Amino acid sequence: MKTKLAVAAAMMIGLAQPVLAADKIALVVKALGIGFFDATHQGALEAAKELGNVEIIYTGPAKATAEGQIEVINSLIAQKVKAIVVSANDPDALVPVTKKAMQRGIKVISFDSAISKDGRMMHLAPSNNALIGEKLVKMTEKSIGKTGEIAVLSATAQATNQNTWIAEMKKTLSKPEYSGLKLVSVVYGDDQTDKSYREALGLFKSHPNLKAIVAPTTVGIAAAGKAVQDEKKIGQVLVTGLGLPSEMAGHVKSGAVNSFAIWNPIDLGYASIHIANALIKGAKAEPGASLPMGRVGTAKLDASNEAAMAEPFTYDASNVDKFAKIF
Ligand code: RAM
Repeated sequence: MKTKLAVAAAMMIGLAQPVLAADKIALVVKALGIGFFDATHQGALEAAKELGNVEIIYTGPAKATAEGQIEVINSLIAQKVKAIVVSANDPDALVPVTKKAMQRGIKVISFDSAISKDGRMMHLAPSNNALIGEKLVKMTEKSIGKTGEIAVLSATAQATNQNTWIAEMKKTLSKPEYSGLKLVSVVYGDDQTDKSYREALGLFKSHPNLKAIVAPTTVGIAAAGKAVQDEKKIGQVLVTGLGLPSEMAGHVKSGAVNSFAIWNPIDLGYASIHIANALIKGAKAEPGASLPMGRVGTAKLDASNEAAMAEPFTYDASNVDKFAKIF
């Protein structure tokens, strides 16, 4: 049993020890108010708790623009954060400001939506891009069959991730087995619910024979599902793409959506913070390196310092309710 004196001495020693300031890691998202990014924040907090001496600053612009992110990153540089983890609204526009951050010793990585190679130490993609593009086409075919007009309702026109997935979709669509699916339009809802909704209505007007809207954005797919329901087009226009089970369960039930896909956004945020922390602690981001992602495993960097986290998972009436409780 400790004596009073021993306890007092221990307290004194404790007080005498310098209090270590937490390492500030900023999670900069495309825009605030998007459920997908709120889920990545949840994962980031989980990683910070595990790591101990890490504080998460969750931030981003009100609208998904590169200008807004540049402003946010400048202020993070002034705050002397240790690392910046960013989902980029533009692959190139952020490069000067993130270079400036790196010159000042701040570790910069992109996750979800990449910054070009010069502007970041590594990029964590949620999944393999070709696989995502192919999945989007396969879900479309599953929803409407082998023929018909389809349109893409994307996020912003400059978003690295959506543009890559659309390019991969086009590659898949050019294969002979998909020759009956005609991509008639690509429109941009800017990851805003109201703009995405209006773009969906616009598609119904300009393409009366449209059979599917493919939205590789959680904001766009939910807005398109609502537009189909409101315009009484259930069964006539099917919606698919990348969505959050919690936002899509109702649209699967209404019949507007047959199936959609996504990876686990909680894990994506969690893994990114583990990687940023490893870089702060001295790990090198170089081709061939393996960086720790906590319970998610390790990220193996390719020749462009990119790594992919996991496979996308498909949701439909059989499992959407179960996952809607999680993200
Ligand atoms: C939106 C954002 C995000 C994307 C998901 C699928 O939340 O555009 O970047 O990864 O959709």
